[in-house]
Amino acid sequence: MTALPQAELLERMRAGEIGALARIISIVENERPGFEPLLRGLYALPARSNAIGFTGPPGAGKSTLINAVIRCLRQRGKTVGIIAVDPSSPITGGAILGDRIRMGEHVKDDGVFARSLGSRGHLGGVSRATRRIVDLLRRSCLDVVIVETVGTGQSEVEIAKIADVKLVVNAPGLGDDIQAIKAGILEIADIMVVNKSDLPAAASTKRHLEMMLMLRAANRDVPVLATSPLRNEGIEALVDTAESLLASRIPLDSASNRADIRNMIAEHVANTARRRLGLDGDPALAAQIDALCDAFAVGELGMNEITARALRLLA
Ligand SMILES: Nc1nc2c(ncn2[C@@H]2O[C@H](COP(=O)(O)OP(=O)(O)OP(=O)(O)O)[C@@H](O)[C@H]2O)c(=O)[nH]1
Ligand SMILES: [Mg+2]
Repeated sequence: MTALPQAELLERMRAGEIGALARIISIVENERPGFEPLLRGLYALPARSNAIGFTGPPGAGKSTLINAVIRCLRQRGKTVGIIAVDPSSPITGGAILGDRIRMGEHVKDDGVFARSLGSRGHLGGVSRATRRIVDLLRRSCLDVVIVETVGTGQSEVEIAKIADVKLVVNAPGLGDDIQAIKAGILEIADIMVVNKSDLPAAASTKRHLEMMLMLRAANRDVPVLATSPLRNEGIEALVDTAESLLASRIPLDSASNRADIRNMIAEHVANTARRRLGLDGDPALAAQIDALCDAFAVGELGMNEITARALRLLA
């Protein structure tokens, strides 16, 4: 394969060439030579699509639901990118295999681009890798970007900050477990989903969640929707709700791009530090700088604070 100039690669990706998109992802994901200028070129492009995040406890039916949502979006003529962040090892993890199998029906569809990300073995950690690839897909030729994360802990809540609209997927029975609330997952929901609504406990779980949402301090209207991908019920309504939320609340050129600018700065600072300070020879220091940049990217620390802390680290 001949190496294409980066500008041409980006142009081909924008024009809808899935092969170019796959090559850019692989260069960025594996930090191959030339990934930095490629990332810079990428962040210079305006985002074209929003990201919808699906999070929730293991086994809630996220992958099955996403599959049904993709089918619905395809029927509406939309192209879709999907990133599944898998909590298990990329090598031994059975869940990746499971996701691949369930994505099976879309494998031959040129309008669907699917990728699994293992949480281990990623330079800069899974949040950075996921952010990069989501930002990348949002600038490609795809109309909608979907991210699946298993929501069980704080890091997943962090990952959910990447998405413009967050769906928290619950299954009957699981909703009664306050584990989800402890992890702060309820707080990030824009739409609450009771999946597997074909099961008998679905109605009581829905009432339970509505009650919990009413009791929350933050006075936001969070719709609770029932879906059953198994029976193909509630999917159209879910897609309609997500699309109208995106259209009403999140103009592509403002809110979502502000997060992208933070990502771009964090990428730039981490990459420059790595190069200038020779951080590849000092993995422990590199990890600390990376962590600071990640905290900036998700809005936990401001620019002044990360600068002060970085200077202390390097003193
Ligand atoms: N009854 C019923 N079962 C469902 C439905 N959707 C999914 N399931 C089942 O729920 C199980 C888990 O589904 P997944 O889609 O893998 O769930 P997940 O949330 O992606 O799981 P992880 O990625 O491992 O966290 C599977 O056995 C599905 O067949 C549904 O609408 N009704
Ligand atoms: Mg899954």
